[in-house]
Amino acid sequence: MALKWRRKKKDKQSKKNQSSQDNNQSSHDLVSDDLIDNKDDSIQEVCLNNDPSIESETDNLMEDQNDSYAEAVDNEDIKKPVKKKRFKRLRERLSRTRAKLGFSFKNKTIQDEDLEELEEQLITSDMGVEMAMEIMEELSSSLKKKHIVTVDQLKEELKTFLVNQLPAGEADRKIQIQSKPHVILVVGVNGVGKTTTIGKMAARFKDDQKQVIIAAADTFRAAAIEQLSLWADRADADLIRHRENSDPAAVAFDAVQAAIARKADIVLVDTAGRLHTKTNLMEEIKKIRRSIQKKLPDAPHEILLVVDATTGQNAVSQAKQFHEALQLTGIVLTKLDGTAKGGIVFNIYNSLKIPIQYIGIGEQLEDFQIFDADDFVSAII
Ligand SMILES: Nc1nc2c(ncn2[C@@H]2O[C@H](COP(=O)(O)OP(=O)(O)O)[C@@H](O)[C@H]2O)c(=O)[nH]1
Ligand SMILES: [Mg+2]
Repeated sequence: MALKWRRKKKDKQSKKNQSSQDNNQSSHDLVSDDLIDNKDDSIQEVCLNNDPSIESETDNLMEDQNDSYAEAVDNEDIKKPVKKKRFKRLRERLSRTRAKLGFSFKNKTIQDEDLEELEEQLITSDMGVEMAMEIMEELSSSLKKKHIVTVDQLKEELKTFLVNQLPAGEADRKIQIQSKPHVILVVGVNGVGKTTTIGKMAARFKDDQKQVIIAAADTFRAAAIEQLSLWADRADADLIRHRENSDPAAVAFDAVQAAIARKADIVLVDTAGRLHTKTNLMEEIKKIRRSIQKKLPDAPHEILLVVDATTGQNAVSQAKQFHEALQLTGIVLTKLDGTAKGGIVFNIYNSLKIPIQYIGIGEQLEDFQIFDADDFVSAII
């Protein structure tokens, strides 16, 4: 069956490649021209930090490697219900994405039409045609090799394939703060969820007994500062703010200075996504970075790009532009509770190999998780 499907697939492939090119063409550049980076960047590069200093509720429950066996067993016991609850919520919140992907099959034993349908679903999932084709190619030979005949087995196999496309075990990673204060610069285009993400992150850090300072470095609208101020209140974090239209770099500088003086653990720097002036956004962010470095040379320790998962393949071109200009350390994918097709997660990771650190799955404080490949894939299948 699989063989027949593969023969048919060849004819389809050229058609699909064509449509993908069209797609890429039309989705080119959501980010306006003035976002395009200036490659002449003399600023010290921010190192890729695969081990950022943030702890989740689960991480807190994780045993230290040196802990005794007994403690480890205890922690495992506590960890399970937390994990279960977290996954339940994720699955609930991703129900629309799951429905959209619709990995449902007509038959109980695999037929050609099931494989064709699956291929179609993968291609239209924002994963990118190339990746979808590769997965189908490998999956079909694996099905043959393993003599897989039922659709249930196929789903399991697909799950493994999808998880393998992403970095492993993220939610269980143990993260340590290497320096204090740990500065996280949050960037992204307008409306993607930067401010909301900062609010959620601040609340999470506070839960972990960390002292958090938020810098309102999106100074272009008074409303943006007010919105952040509400989130800071909700999260019980300190806010450093200046007047509307003041210099964002000065706000960031003051926040880092305050964090050093107050011995705070974490500084979260909110930034604007679009400027109302002629200034280039990337240049503005670089200026913020330079001003942070005046106070703390090895900061910012992380530069997180927030991306709205519902923007489809545009998200990838946004991420590429920001990465080129700023050397991102991580991605936050928001609005996965909306009409996102899910495949964008694979596409972004595949295109940039930057870890997806967090996901936003709603507008509430608790709608925020450390990204876990296994949980994510299980939640969308
Ligand atoms: N459904 C949903 N909405 C979100 C999520 N994150 C942010 N939003 C909403 O997206 C809108 C823009 O968010 P905001 O944080 O102001 O974006 P910013 O311009 O990047 O700072 C707001 O209405 C948020 O409530 C998410 O994960 N899920
Ligand atoms: Mg904002």
